[in-house]
Amino acid sequence: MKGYEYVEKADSELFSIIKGELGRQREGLEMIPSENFTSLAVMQAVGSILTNKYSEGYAGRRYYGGNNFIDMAERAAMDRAKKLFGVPHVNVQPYSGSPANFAVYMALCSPGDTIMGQNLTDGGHLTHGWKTSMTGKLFNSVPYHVKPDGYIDIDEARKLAKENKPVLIWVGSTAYTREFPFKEFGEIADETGAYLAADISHISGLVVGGVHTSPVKYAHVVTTTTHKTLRGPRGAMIMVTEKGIAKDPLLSEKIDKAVFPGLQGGPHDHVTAGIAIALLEASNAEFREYAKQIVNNSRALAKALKDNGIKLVTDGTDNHMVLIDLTPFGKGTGIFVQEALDLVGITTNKNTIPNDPSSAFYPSGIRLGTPALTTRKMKEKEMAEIGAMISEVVFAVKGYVLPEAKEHRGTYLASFRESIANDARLKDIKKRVVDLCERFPLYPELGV
Ligand code: DSN
Repeated sequence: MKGYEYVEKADSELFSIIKGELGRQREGLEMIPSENFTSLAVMQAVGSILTNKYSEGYAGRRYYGGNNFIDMAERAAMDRAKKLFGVPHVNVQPYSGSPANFAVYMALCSPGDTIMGQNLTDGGHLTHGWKTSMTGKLFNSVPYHVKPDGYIDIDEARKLAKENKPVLIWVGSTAYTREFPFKEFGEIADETGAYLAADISHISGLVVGGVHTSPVKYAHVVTTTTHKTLRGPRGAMIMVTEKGIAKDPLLSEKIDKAVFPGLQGGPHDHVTAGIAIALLEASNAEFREYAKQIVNNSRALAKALKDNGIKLVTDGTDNHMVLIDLTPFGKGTGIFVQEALDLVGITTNKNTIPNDPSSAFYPSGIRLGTPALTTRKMKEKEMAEIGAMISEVVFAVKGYVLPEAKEHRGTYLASFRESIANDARLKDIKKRVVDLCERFPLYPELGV
């Protein structure tokens, strides 16, 4: 395995773990919609000597010496983000998506304020006010929902905003397969005096690739992680829009102060450099083609699943994601399908669906995405093949139903695992998955 010689020499245990994970990524189909494969350039920057530096503060205003090169890296990341997204201000220091969203609260809200976000089990994110997140405990959270057809209920969101007068409204989520109605949310925020924060973590690559509407005209603040469709390293950014500055001329300063010193210490400079490289990569024509292909693949996957008897939330997709509704196979069956898919080398996650009759740990859906497979250069033809295989797996575990009594679930799952481990149909699918992966190398430059 090239590039890990020093790990191999220093720590054989960790070397073999990394090697195992490389094998899993190579020989499997990575279909978690929030994951992707960064370029080797991004990975080199993240594994570079930039990890050795401390840089509390911002470019030109640091609390430590020796930051001239770090300032250049941070300014490059900021300039590229501003240009790519068309925003006047960006903070590239948040460690990840959740801390970025916390910084937005810190900048805009006080404890006890009313906030609104898409309900978690309707596809929303924990940090948009869910009860188990600090955001649901510190603030008066009023969630909005999706309609029975799975689309966001914009009329309900408007009504709730008018009744509750939130300080902050979130739009953007983690399990929603349709275009976000940014314009309508912008109008709701304007009508009620709220700030609108668009969390585009999942779709930022699609936004810069021109295959999803940008929220920049409609929101005051935009947050995104950098490692999903944007294909950078794990990190996040907070952008302030012209609309945001028009509402509060001090908004950029408030966001920066909330990130540091409000919530974080030294930024992860090696990650900042990786973000800068990813933003450069995302600004070229090839990335636009990539973004377009992600959506084409997602639509082809949705069609293949439906053609093979699988029900989808909203009956399809506009973005990088497909959400399978497993309720025709019984409530809470996501765990059986996820584990059987894992066994054949298709990595997904069990997920709640709107109005899930089961729980978040034993949900009734499976979330799938195409960004990582598209990075591997797979196209519609492969999606048809994969959709058929996923459907075969779903039907192979048909009949397994989660026991109602919690104390019986452990034994039931153990016997389920034993039985699928010996299932000839699944063994055959596993071989087909490996064959397919071999045709689409993970990092051809490294021969893997
Ligand atoms: N964990 C991310 C996702 O999978 O969507 C959200 O935080």
